[in-house]
Amino acid sequence: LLATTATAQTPPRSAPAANDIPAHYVEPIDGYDYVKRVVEVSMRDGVKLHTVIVVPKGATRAPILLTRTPYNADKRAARNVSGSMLAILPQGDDQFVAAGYIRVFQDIRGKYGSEGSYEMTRPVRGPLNPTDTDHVTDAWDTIDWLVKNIPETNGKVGMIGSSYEGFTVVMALLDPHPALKVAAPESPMVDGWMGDDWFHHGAYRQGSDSYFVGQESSRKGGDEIVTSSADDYDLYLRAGSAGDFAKAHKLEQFGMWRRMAEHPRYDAYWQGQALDTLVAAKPSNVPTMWLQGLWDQEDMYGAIHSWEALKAAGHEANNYLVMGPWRHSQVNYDAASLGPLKWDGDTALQFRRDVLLPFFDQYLKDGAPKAETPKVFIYNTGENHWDRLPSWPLACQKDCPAPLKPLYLSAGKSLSFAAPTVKGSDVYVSDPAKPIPFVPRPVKMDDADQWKPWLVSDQRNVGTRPDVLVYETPKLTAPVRISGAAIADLFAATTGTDADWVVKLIDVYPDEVPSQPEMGGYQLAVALDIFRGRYRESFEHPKPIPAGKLQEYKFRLPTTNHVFQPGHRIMVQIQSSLFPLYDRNPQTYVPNIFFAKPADYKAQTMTVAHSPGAASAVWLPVVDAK
Ligand code: PG9
Repeated sequence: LLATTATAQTPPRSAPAANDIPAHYVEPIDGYDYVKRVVEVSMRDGVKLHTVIVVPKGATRAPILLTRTPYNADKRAARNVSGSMLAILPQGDDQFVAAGYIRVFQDIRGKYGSEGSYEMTRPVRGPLNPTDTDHVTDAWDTIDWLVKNIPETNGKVGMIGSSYEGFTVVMALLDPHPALKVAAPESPMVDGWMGDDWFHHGAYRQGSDSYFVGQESSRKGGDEIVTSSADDYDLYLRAGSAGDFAKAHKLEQFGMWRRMAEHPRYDAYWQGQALDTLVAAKPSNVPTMWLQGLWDQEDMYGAIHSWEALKAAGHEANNYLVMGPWRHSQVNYDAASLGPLKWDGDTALQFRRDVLLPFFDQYLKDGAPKAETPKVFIYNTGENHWDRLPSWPLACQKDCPAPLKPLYLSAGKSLSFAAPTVKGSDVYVSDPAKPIPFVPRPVKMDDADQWKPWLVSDQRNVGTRPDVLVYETPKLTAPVRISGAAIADLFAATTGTDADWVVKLIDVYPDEVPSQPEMGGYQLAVALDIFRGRYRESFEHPKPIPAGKLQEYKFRLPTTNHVFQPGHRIMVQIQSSLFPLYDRNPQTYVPNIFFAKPADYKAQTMTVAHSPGAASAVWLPVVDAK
C-alpha cells in the first residue's frame, strides 16, 4: 500500500536528455520593462560598430541618448542583471530612464564588439589621421542610422558621456548630424598635453602607463600592468626615467606610449588635436553643456577651456558651463561628499535632475517646456551651495567684471596683497632621489580610494618637508571670495638647467572645527598644478634654464569658485615634484625627459624671489564679498 501511494505522488521522470543546455536560451523578457537590441551598424567605410539599444517597453516618439565608448557597450548597458531598465543602465542615467529616453551605447572603432582598428583618441581626419573616417564621421553615420532604424524614436538625439566618452561627444560637435539636438561633454579629454590625462604643462603623468596597458593590450578588456611592488613610489623611483619604466614593462609595443615618447613637447601632433581650438574654429549650433569637476583628477582642463574658447570666439549663446564639487566623472554617481568634504546633499543628483534633464528635454522631447538653464552652474565650495551665474569667470586677466588681484609671497613666509618693498627670497633643495609623494605613501595608483579624491587630500602631509616652501596669511577677518582661475607667477632660479614648479593654493581650516573635528587645521588645495620649467617661454620650443638666473614662470591654476572664510588662512605651497603621478624632472636639461639617464638626475637648489621687480605671487580672481 505504502509503495503504491509513493508511486502515485512522484511526478514521472522525464526521459534522459541528450543535452541539458537548450540550443537557444530564451530569456524571460516578457516581464522586463525594456527591450534590448544589439546591432552592428555599418559606417561609411563598411566597418561595423557594435551598438546596444535599450528601448523602454511601449515607447513612442521617444528621444535617443547616445554614448560612444571605449569601455564595452554591452557592459555599459548591463550594470546589474535585471528586468528593470533603471537597474541595467548606469546610475548616472537615472533621470533619463525615468523620463522615458531610449538609451544607446556603441563601442568605438576597434574596441570590444566593434570592427576596425583602434587608435587611442584618434585625431580628426587630416594631417594626423589620413583615413576617411574619424569620430566625427562615426558619430554622424551612427546617428543617421539610429533615427532611420529605431521605430520608437521621434528622430531627436542627444549625446552625453564623461572623459573618453566626453571626447567622443566633442568630436561629434565638429560636424553634427542634423538630428543631434543637444550635447553634454562631461570632463571631456580635450588637450592631453596641456592639462588632461597625459601631461600637465608638459610634465608626464605616469598613471597613463597602466591605462595604455588596459586599453591597448587587447581589443577586449585589456590587461593590468603587472608590477610587484607594494608602493608605486618605490616602483617608479627604482625604474629611473619614464622611458626606463616603459622599457621594463614593455610599453613600447603600444602605439599611444610611442606617441607620448615621440612628442614630449607641444608640437603639431598635440596642437592639431587640441579640441578646444578645433571647436572654437568650427563652432556648432548644438546647445552644449560643458561640464567637469572642480577637483577632477583626470580631465581638469577640457570642459572649461572649450567653453572659454567658444565664449572668446563669440559663441556663448548655445554653450553652457557646469562645474560641480566633484572628482573625475562623479557627476554620474553620488556626490554628497568628496573625501572629507561634505556638501549640501547629493550635488550630482541635484544637477542631473534640476539642470541636465530639463535642458535635454527642452531640445529632445516633443513639446517640452523651455528649461530655466543657467548659463553657468557652478558650486561654491566655500559656502556650500550652487551658484547660477550669467557668465564666467567673474575675475580674470582681461575683459572680466573684476581683474585678478596679486597675493604676493612676502618676507617671513607670509602672503600679502601689498607688493614687496624689500628684496627677499627663500631657498630649498629639490632632490630627484627623494621626490615628494603626491599622496602619503604607500602610493598605489590603481587604488581608487586613494586616486579619486587625491586632489582634496590634506596638504599638511608635505608642508613640513624641507623641500616645500609654505607661505600663509594671518587668520582672515573677512571672507575672501574667488571666482575664476588663479595664475601662479613665480620669479625663481635653479642651480640646474631644468626644473618643475608645483604651486598649490590652499584653504587652511581653523584649528578646531567642532562640527567635523577631522577638519581642524585641514589644508585643502582649492587649486594646484605643475609646470615644467623648460616651457616657460614656449610650449612648443623648450629651452634650458640658465643656471642661477631668475626666470619668470607663469601658469594658470585650475578653476575655483570658493570663499576663504573668516577664521581660515590662505596658504601657498611651492615644491618641485609630485611623484610618481608626474615623472621626475632630472633638473639637468636633456632633449627628451622620457629618456633621461641616471646621471642626469641631480639635486639642485631652488630660489623663489619676493622682491620689487621679482614679486612672486598667485594672482587671485577675487570678487566682491557680496
Ligand atoms: N580619463 C580617462 C581617459 C580619457 C581619455 C583618454 C584616456 C583616458 C577616462 O576616464 O576615460
